[in-house]
Amino acid sequence: MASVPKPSSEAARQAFYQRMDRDNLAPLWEVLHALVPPQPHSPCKPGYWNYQAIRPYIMESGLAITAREAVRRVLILENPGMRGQSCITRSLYCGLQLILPGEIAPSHRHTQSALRFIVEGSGAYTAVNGERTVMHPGDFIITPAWTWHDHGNPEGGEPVVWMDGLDIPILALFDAQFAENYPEETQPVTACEGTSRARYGSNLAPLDPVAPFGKTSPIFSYPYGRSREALAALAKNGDPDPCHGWKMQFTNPLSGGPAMPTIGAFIQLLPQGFRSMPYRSTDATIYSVAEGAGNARIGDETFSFGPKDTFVAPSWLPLQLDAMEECVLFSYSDRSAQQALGLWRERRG
Ligand code: 1HN
Repeated sequence: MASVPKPSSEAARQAFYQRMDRDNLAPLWEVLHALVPPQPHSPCKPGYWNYQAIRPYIMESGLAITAREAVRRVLILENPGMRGQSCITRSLYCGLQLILPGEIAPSHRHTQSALRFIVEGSGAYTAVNGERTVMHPGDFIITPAWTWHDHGNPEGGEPVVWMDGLDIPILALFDAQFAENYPEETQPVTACEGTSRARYGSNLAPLDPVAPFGKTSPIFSYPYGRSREALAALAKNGDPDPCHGWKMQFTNPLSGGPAMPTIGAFIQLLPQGFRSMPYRSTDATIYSVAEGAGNARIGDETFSFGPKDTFVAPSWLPLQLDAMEECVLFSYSDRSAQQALGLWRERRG
C-alpha cells in the first residue's frame, strides 16, 4: 500500500529550492499567502499634498527648464509608499504640470490615456486631434489614447497649472506602450473650438454613429461651469448620499459609461457640515480639491485639506470626509478598468 511520504528536513527543502532555482522554478507554497491575500494588501499609502506648500517648487520648475526642453514640465506626485516608481497608486500616475505664458509643450501621442484637471490659471489650451480647448480652473479635459496632443499658453497670459492623471502603470503591466512625436512642434488646427462639444456634448449625436476615440468619450473638455451648475441643482433636491454627498461620474455620451475605459473621473459636492459615512472600495482614488476645506480621514491618518490640495486614498482603506465648508472634490481612479473586468468591490460603513 502506498504511504504518504515523510516530509524532508528544512535543510533538504532549501537545497531542493536551490536546485530548481537554476532552472527558473520556484515553490508556490512558500509564497501562496502573499500571492492571494484575504483582502487588498498594497504598498500604496495614504498621501496628501498641500498646494500652497508645493506651489513654490512648481513655479521654480518654470525657472529650471522650459516646457519645450522638458517636453512636459511636470512634478510627479509620488505615493509615499512607492517612491521612485512615478505612480500615485499601483495603477495610476499623477503630476502637476506648469505652462508659462508664451510656451508650448510639443505635440506627441501615446497609448496611455491622460486626463487633466485644471488647478490654477486660465488661458492655456490643449489641442487634441486638431481641435483646441482653452483651460479654466475646474475643467476636466481628456487626451484619449493615441491622439496627437500639444499644449500652449499665449503670450501675455498667466501661468497655468493642471493635474495630469495617466494610466501609465496599467499600460506597463500589459507591456502595451507605444509613443511617437509629431513631425512638427504643434499640430495644425483643423476644427474650431467647441466642435466636439457641439457634435457629441449637446444631447445630440451624428446620425452615423462613429466613435472617433474608440472607447473614450468624444467630448474631450468638460467645463467646470457645467459640472458645478449640475451639482448645485442636485443639491437643491433630495438628500446627499451618506458616503459621497452628491457625486457624479463624467460619462461618454456615446456609451453612457465612463468617459475613459481605464480611468473613472468624478465630481462631488459636500454640503457645509457634512460628515460622510466611512466608505471603502477597491479603486484607490486621487482627489483634487476644487472648492472648500475639510478633513479627510484615510485609514488611521487624517489630512486637513483646502482648495487645490491633492490627496490619495488607497484601495480598501476606509475614507471619511468632513466638510468644514461646502466642498467640491474632483477625483479619479481605475474604477472603469476594474468594472470592465468585473473586479470592483465597495463597502459602505
Ligand atoms: C504626457 O504626455 C503629458 O501630454 C503629461 O501633458 C504627463 C507623463 C508621462 C508621460 C506622458 C501631457 C505625462 C505625459
